[in-house]
Amino acid sequence: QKNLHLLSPQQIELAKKLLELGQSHLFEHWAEPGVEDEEKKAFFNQVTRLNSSYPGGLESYIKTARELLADSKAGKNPFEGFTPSVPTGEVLTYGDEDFVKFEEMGVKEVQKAAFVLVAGGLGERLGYNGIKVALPRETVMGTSFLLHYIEYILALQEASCSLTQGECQAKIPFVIMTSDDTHSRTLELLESNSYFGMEPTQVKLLKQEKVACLDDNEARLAVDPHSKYRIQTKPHGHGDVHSLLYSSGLLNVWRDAGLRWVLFFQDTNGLLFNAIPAAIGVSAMRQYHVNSLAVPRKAKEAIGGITRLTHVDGRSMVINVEYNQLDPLLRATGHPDGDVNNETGYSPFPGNINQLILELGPYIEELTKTKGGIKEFVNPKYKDASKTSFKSSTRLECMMQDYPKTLPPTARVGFTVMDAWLAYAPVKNNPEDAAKVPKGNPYHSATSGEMAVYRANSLILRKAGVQVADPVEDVFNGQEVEVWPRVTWKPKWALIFSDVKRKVSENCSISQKSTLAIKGRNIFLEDLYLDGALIIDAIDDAEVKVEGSIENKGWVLEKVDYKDTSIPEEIRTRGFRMNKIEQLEKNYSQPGKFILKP
Ligand code: UGB
Repeated sequence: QKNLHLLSPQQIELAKKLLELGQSHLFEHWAEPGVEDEEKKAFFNQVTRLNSSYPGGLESYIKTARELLADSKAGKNPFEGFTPSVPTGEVLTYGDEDFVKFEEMGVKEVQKAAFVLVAGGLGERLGYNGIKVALPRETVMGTSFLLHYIEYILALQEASCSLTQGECQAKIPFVIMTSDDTHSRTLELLESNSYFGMEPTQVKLLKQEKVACLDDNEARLAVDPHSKYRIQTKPHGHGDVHSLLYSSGLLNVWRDAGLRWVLFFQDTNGLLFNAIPAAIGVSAMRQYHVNSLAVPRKAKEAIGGITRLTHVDGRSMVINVEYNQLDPLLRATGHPDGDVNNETGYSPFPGNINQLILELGPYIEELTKTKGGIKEFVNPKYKDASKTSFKSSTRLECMMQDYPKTLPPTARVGFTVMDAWLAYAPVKNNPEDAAKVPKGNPYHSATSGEMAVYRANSLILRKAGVQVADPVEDVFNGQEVEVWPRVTWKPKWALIFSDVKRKVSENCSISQKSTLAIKGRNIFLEDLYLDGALIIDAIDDAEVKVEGSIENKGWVLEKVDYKDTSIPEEIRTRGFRMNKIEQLEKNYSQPGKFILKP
């Protein structure tokens, strides 16, 4: 009461609302009027922000929290009445006729797409000090994840435009969801690199706000341990992307510009774009409202499983079941062994890699109803079995892949499975935890993420007829990995399989110790025998044919230990660095036709 003069009329309403909602404890230790008034104003600014950034405001947040906390206390099964079964979807094999058809269709469609990267996560499991999108995807070219994503989108934009008649003006919109943990560093990375070649207006950053923490089953908001004039907050999860897109107004802008698809992807999957053209092709061909990308999944691997859930009342949906829930759900529904590998060596439930393609029209229709609100969950850590108090404050969370949960049964929800070697190698685990991953399961570390890029590129070249040597096994930071020839290329060199086929001949071969970096667009490998390192660049107007035998000492992987802090974090977490002993490096900066023949 005594501090009301500090507040705007809206804030007075909010203060009343908080009292009605049982939050009077927030004001219990406030100083007398005239003391710490600035802090009190800051408190109300924070409350105003928390209220406006949540669909339905704090009232709705507290109400949902009470319901979910009561369910959690009662031990209510979130899958009550549902039986899981293995769904059917589109299963693609890289390079075969269908795959090529889907890829070509996807490249045509991509000019009607907008890309959305969720990059608000701090990456606690990875424990990296910087933002994850600034990490190198691989260390031959040293391209960061963010640069790689942007180069890919730009190359897709150009390839897609070149298929349309007349001049194509379209610039593919690119949204990045950030959070307080990542926003300024993401913006700085973009600005200091001139948006990596995108037009600044093409890129939009949407910052997610954290949500209020909860102290008890009554959903009393937690006071920040560092300040009695702040509410403690924590991240709400990647599901925020939907409400942010909705409230930004971008979806209608995109619809008016004739766009048809919105693609969502995560921060550190260096292989993801290998899968995107074909997956858009599948969405277009099958007219999917929702298409989730998936890979074969090892039982208990820390990625969600795509599952069909059928309710006793007949309802049925295809949805991601998070990795910690799938095993108990199976055990509770007549599968005593839970989540286990079958005769294929994989779990029958495809692994969700959280790459979603949504059709824009139905997406807008749905968000108009839900305002982007996504089914939330709460995961309190209780002090004891009475479940009356928490070890530490909790909060509501939501996941972007839960979007289909509110869709009507008529919605066309599908998924597309691709090989993991092609599409999925995220960097999520720190070296210590990665080394503890059970043998045969993927490490999801900086080491495995980089090695996966070389493996995928080597396998793609093999598929196109190049003789690529077998890998050798080696151990870095306690993780046993396959080391393939270090083959890399820029997206503009080859976006889809038919590009690779056009640019290499079957007379080429690459030895295991080799490193190959192709940076220019019109570089053709004719009858190359590579046993060493070749780094080649060329402007778009230079056409270069590479012929003959290139042999040199090459680049060697030198082991480093992740604990050795004299080495930059980005390098030591991989367990190796490139020792560049000898290479042939060529750069064609004049237009014309050239032959590179040593
Ligand atoms: N992220 C945000 O942008 N904001 C947030 O508040 C939180 C995260 P994690 P997670 O593909 O391997 C997901 O932490 O959530 C961004 C799927 O739920 O890397 O443990 C963050 O920056 C799971 O089903 O992953 O697991 C990052 O880009 C499975 O598919 C992204 O969200 C798994 O990913 C994911 O955050 C996987």
